[in-house]
Amino acid sequence: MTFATEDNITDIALERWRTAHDPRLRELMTAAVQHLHDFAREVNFTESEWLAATEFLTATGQISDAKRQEFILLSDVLGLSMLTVMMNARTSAGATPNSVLGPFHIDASPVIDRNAALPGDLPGEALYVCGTVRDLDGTPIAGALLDMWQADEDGTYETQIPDSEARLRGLQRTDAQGRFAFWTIAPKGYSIPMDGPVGTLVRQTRISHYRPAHVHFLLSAEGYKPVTTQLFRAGAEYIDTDVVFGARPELVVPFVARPAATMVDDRVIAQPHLRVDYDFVLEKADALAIALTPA
Ligand code: MBD
Ligand code: FE
Repeated sequence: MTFATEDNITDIALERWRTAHDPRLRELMTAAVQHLHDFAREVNFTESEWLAATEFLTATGQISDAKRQEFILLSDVLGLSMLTVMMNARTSAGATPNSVLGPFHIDASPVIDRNAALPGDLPGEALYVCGTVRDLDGTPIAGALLDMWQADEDGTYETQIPDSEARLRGLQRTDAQGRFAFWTIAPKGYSIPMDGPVGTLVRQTRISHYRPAHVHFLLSAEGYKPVTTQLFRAGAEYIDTDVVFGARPELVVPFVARPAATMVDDRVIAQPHLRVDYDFVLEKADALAIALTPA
């Protein structure tokens, strides 16, 4: 039996955590202990800083619930979410890259027919979003599912409104030619929620707390790797300072201004509007992943 000293406490802690039953848990916990101890030594962690850190994490948990996800936000602004996405959800050249999910996704959105609008009937610039979902070789994918969501003109997402009806979110499947199309309003640049512990922390820096205007998408199709991504308005403010590091060049698209009385499909659209044309490209799931997917 050895009593812990300042010199050997890291080794003893590592020895204990190496007893984790699961090999991956062992790897994660021993690395976490090693890095946390190294961190504490490097910065000469004080007791009041230790207390402040525990209070910060406590507050981060306390403000979180089913709809508010302050820990995701913390991970996002630290760059940890996007790093994890980039390491794990790599895509081949030509395939649509992944971005962060963010804290505001809601399951089971209403189905939006082709050329219908995301629900909410909210003020804003009319935006028509259309395109296709394709394979890497260009083949259109019929029946691919798009799950999209976005903030309103004030930067508010549905989850931030108590007891809201479905608002600015929807599901659509691509048609036989792999096409999708829906109406919405142009999203605006957006401040992350600054009224919680993450905001309090960010305010003590010169970090810009804004995200560039974006619409979120989850894409899935049988036999293909699912994609979690976002489209960003070309030229939008904050595009190169995204506070959560989510913007990527392949996801930046022009919102093209179109005058009144231009055609969309077979219809003349009376009012001026913006239009995004974007082709999402999925890559096939590897054979093993398909075999393991429950029917
Ligand atoms: C958002 O709107 C968002 O998309 C992410 C990833 C983080 C905070 C707010
Ligand atoms: Fe968002």
